[in-house]
Amino acid sequence: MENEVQKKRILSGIQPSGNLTLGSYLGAIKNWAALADEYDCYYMMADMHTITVRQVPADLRRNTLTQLAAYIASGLDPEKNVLFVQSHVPAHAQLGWVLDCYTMFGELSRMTQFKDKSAKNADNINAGLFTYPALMAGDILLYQADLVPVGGDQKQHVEICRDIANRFNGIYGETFKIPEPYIPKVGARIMSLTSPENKMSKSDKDPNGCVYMLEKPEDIMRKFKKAVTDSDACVRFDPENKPGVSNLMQIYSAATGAAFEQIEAEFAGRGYGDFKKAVGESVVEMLRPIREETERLLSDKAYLETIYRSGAERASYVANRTLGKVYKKVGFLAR
Ligand code: ATP
Ligand code: LTN
Repeated sequence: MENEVQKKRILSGIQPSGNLTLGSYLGAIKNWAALADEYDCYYMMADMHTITVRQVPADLRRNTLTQLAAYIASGLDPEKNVLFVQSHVPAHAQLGWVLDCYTMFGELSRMTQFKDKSAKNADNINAGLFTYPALMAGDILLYQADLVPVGGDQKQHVEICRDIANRFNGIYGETFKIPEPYIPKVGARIMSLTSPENKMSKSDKDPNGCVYMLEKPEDIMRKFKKAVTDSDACVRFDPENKPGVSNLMQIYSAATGAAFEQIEAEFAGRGYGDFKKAVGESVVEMLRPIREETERLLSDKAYLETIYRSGAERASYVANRTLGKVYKKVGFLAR
């Protein structure tokens, strides 16, 4: 159509390295579905990133498919959003290599995720784990994304992506759109239920600290009942002095839409027992339809296959255009 304005683009992804957590849902996925009408959205299963840490091959395959089903069940309509598997689009590996050569050792050394993960996997500090932010920069830049919706822990990786893009554009002229991180106001950093000073994470060793998106209601309730609080017996938002309670308030607020003052008023004079039960129930009800729909979708593998095949095709089309430009700019001889 004449005068049709090109919609802004979004790209994000999650590593299918385990079971999706309540943290990834509230920090990322939950916010994605609402963006589909306004933006042109690309969401991937970042399987290539997962092998920076050893994976069991059969589990990786299963987790990748489950993640796709969970994306759809969380409201990502495959007609309106391009859903694809990163390794199905070779341009990611191709641009990743080019960007490795425009990313500095010093800047990679400062990445918090590298420091954390190399401490946790001291016997496998491989080159991929170190250069991972360059691959992630390629993921984003291939789609000329305007916005990258992620949780707070990924902000540093979007910033290095901007630095790499600016450096490349500075040398070769306008090639990449400079993306912005898009981080939710509530839910950007959900903490572990048992050690609220640490981020809730799917690779957490303590299974009680982490609630999974597809977990059974009774297990979710049990975990919330055991959640660490304090001896104050007062529901008040104060992350520094009351990290456990404040984390539960964040979760309740993200699940129900209630503001912190409303939550404080609702539980004034009531014990933590009541509060933890209410938070647990709000999470169970939020996740119930997603779990049921994910299970239903997983029983229809043929459908999921059509989605990731068409996703790979649509994603490749956009990605290859950017890759072509990049190859030309750096001086690779056209085939
Ligand atoms: P891993 O333990 O394998 O590093 P993770 O559980 O930290 O994984 P990711 O797969 O790295 O989760 O994250 C997926 C998305 O969810 C990212 O956008 C990330 O920022 C967001 N996210 C992950 N954990 C949280 C959390 N606890 N709170 C808010 N957002 C989160
Ligand atoms: N690094 C992210 C996953 C990820 C991603 C991306 C997120 C890989 N590529 C591109 C946004 C955009 C993580 O570990 N959560």
